[in-house]
Amino acid sequence: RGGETRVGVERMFGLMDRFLKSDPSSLQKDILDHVEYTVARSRFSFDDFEAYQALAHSVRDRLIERWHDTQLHFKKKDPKRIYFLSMEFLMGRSLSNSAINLGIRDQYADALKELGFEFEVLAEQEGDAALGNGGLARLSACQMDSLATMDYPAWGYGLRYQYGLFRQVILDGYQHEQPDYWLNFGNPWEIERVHVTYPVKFYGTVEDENFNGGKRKVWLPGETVEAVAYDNPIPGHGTRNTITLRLWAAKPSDQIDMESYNTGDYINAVVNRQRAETISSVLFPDDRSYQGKELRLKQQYFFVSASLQDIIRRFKDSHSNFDDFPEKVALQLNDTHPSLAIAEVMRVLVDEEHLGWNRAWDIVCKIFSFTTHTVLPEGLEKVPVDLLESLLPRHLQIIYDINFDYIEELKKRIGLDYDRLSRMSIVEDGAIKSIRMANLAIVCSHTVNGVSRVHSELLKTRVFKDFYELWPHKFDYKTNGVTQRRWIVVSNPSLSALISKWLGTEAWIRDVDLLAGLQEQAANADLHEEWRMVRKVNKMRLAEYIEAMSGVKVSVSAMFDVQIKRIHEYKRQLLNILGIVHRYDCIKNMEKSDRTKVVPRVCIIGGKAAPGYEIARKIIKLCNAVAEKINNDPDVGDLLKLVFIPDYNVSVAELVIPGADLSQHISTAGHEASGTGSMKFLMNGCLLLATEDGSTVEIIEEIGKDNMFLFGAKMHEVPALREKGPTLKVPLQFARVVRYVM
Ligand code: GP0
Repeated sequence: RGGETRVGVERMFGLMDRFLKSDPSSLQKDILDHVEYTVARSRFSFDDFEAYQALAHSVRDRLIERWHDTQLHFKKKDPKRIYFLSMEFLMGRSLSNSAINLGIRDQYADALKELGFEFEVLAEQEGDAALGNGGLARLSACQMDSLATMDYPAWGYGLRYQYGLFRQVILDGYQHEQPDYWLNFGNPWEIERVHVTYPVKFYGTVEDENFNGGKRKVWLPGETVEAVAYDNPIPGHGTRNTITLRLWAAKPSDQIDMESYNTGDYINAVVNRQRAETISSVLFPDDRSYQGKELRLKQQYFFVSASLQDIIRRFKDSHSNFDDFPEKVALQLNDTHPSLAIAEVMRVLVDEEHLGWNRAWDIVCKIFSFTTHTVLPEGLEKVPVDLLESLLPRHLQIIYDINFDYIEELKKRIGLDYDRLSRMSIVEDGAIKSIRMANLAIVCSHTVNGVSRVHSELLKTRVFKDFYELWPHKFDYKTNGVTQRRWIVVSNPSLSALISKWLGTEAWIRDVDLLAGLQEQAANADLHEEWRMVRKVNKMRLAEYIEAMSGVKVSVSAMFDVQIKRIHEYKRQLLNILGIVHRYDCIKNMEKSDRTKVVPRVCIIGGKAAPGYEIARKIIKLCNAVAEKINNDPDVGDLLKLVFIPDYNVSVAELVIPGADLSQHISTAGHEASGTGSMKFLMNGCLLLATEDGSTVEIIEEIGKDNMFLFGAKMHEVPALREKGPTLKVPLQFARVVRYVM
């Protein structure tokens, strides 16, 4: 702020040593300086955690350099910017990822060694940033890494929850939830921007006001909360491009409310103000089920409003009117969660910038794109009108007005087909009148994308059929991907080194297609041997972890058969467990001589259940009960083990995936929009056991049916099977489960 206009500017430039150096002694000095001046410990006495903090700050300094250059570059060039709005980001740990993307991980490792520390050990000190639930949130994180690496001028916007996804503790086989107060130990990866704050308003009334001989609407809000920016720099790999993930925290507003202070009840006035902070306090742990909670809606509007004020402020810095807005701004809605942004842009352009409804609508129709992540009806958000009316009265009016114009237009296109009109309406009438957020997003976006080819087909033929028939050009799909930076280079460094050695280049770290080059060596026995060694070491690491977490000793020569993901009925962990019971039953009933033919297997299941999802919680209990039975049967021994890995998160995935031999993706066909876990296993050389669902279809095209185990009914066969109901076999199996478990 104002640095360039100060008198001392010459002197400042004179003092600037342009970039931090990365030779071993500069790094060492840097780390020790941070020990002494940032962590405030003596350089002769600090522990691993303090060393991690100092190391993190040293990496962060280098991130900030690139980040400043990137922001300056974008300011000069003024390119079209991508704004990715998402309620959830599952970033996991940042240290290794940042050091690797900056290209200085090995230098740090060497520098630390001389000081008597190991990079990997310090990296383990970091806790996960778990500001999300599952696949959708990890996809957001992978996308940020790719946007940075591919040199996009992109921003991520979200919420800085004080409590991330709950920690899962297993007691007596049952899941218990513990709060994840992740900021307890500080967060070196964020930069608090005390000056980047915006007021966000709620409640109140809408009045008519005279304006230019006509009337206009004015919203008189009842509550104001301040949004404070926390910036998380995201470095690309092999580029200086370092983009921003800006997360908002709620703080009480600066505006002094004389009323409450005058009453003399000072303490209560302060306590009331502090309530504002609850808006960004906790992540909702229900993966794809929304119950019309006011706090959730408040969170959505809070982050949308702050983000848009920030985006519009940035645009106005270099533009005097809104003519070029659609050429400079693209807003990507990550699912319907941020779709209030549509009404908010209309409100700002019409009520505050006085652009006129039609001009504002024209802009809105050009800037929004919508990604939908599900086919499940419970995944489609509906907001009760009563709730919206009290919290955001002006936005409700705007949504009604958008709906009115749209339905009039629709009548001209499709006639008075009232069934279809009511299905397609943004407003749902009924016992609880509500706003269909997906309909709002589709009507107002210029593109709507699914996350795999079959998902997109389902959107066109079932979920959003009416809309597809009306606007086929809007619909598209972008099959999900994952970043090899996180899922090979960070999580499986030995495999990463092996790949680079055999390909003779590291270029695959930026361009994943180059991995196909390994095909030329597919028959090379030396490569096989080296790969097996890498896997073996990863399995040993995983076996140690399993023993530490669950007390079960597993043999690394057994096959590791893994299913890790959120617990959901449609993902069919239950089917997996029944399969394990059946396998146990078979082994028990086998002749001793036949047992030598059985491939020893360690079954690994992990995942969290939404706290209110009873069946999912029972599946966890069942898994632990079956494990208890099998693991304590000396007659079966190493032939079969079952372990439930508690508190599944990004870091646990980084440990489990490199050690897996087989991984299961067995959702009932037609239910998983995409699935991204399978890709992470695949790039670590793991075999897949999968149903033909979601992105598995594209995976089959890439690797061929012969290189995986395809399983189960096809999508078009499912409805008839459902109709037929359970076959005789199922109750029999259940009887056996009950016998073994109880
Ligand atoms: C989809 F609707 N997904 C939702 C949701 O609320 N949460 C969530 O994680 C997932 C899908 O289930 C997915 O198929 C998909 O790959 C992922 O979003 C990213 O698109 C696998 O988990």
